Amino acid sequence: MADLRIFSYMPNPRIWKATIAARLCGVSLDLRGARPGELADWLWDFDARPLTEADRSGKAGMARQSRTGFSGQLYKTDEFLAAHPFGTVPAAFSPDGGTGIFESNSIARAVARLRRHGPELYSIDPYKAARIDSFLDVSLVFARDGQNYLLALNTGAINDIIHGQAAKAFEIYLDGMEAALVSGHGYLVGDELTLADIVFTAELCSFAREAAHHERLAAQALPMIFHDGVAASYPRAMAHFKDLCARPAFAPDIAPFMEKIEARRQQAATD
Ligand SMILES: N[C@@H](CCC(=O)N[C@@H](CS)C(=O)NCC(=O)O)C(=O)O
Repeated sequence: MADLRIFSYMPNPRIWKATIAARLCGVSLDLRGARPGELADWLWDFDARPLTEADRSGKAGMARQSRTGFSGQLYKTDEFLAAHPFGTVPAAFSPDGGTGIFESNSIARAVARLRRHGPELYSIDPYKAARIDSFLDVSLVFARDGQNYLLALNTGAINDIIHGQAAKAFEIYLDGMEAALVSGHGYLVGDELTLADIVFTAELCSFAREAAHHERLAAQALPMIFHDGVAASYPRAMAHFKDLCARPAFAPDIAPFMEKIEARRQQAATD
C-alpha cells in the first residue's frame, strides 16, 4: 500500500511538489487521474476512477457545479467533499482514506513528513521549518495570481488588467527569490535543498504554461511575462531554477514539460 494517494488532473506542476519530494525521500505515492478534460468523466472520490453508466444515472446528486479551472459539472461523492471541503484537486488521502489533505503545498509537506530516508526537506529545526513555510506561503500567493492569469488565458478572458496583475506578481515573487539567493548558500533556506526550492520550481513551471497561449497574448499585443530575457533580470533565481529542473529527482516530471514550453517560446519568437 502506498504512503499517500493523490488524485489530480495530469500533468499538473502542483503535484510535482509531491512527486519530487517523494523521489528524494523514498515515499511511495499512488497517483490517480487523467488529462484535465477527462476529469469531468471521473468519479471524484478516494477511490477515484472513470465514471460508469450506473454512477451517472443512479447518483445524480453527486453532480456539482465546478468553480475553478473546470466548466460544467463534476461528480464528487459526499465522502470526497467531507475529506476535501473545498472540493479541489490535487486531493491527497492517507492510505485508509480517512484523512484528506488539500492544497498542493500541504500535500508536499505531508510527503516530507512521511520521509523514509534522504534529505530533511521540511527541517526538524522549528525556525528553519517556519522559514520554509514563509516561502511556501509567498509561493501560494504568487500561484493564486498565476492561476487567475492562466485561467483567463485558457478561457480567452485575458485583458491588460489581468496581464498587468500577473506581471506584477511575477516581479514581486522573483525579486524576493533573487534577494533570498544573494546570501550565497545556494538554496532558499540554508545550504541544503528544502521544500522551499521544490515549490519555487513547480510554481515557475506552472507559470511557464503561459507560453502555450502565446497566440492569444499576441492577438492582444500582450508580451509573454516569463520569457528568455528574465534570466538577465533575475540571474540567481533563474540559475537556481535551471539547476533544479535538471536534477534527477526533478527531471522526470519537468524535462518533458519544459521542452514543450521551450518549443512554444521559440515559436512565439519567430511568429
Ligand atoms: N491552491 C490550490 C489550487 C487547487 C485548485 O484551484 N484546483 C482546481 C483546479 S485548477 C479545482 O480542483 N477545481 C475544482 C472545481 O472547480 O470544482 C492547490 O495548490 O492545490
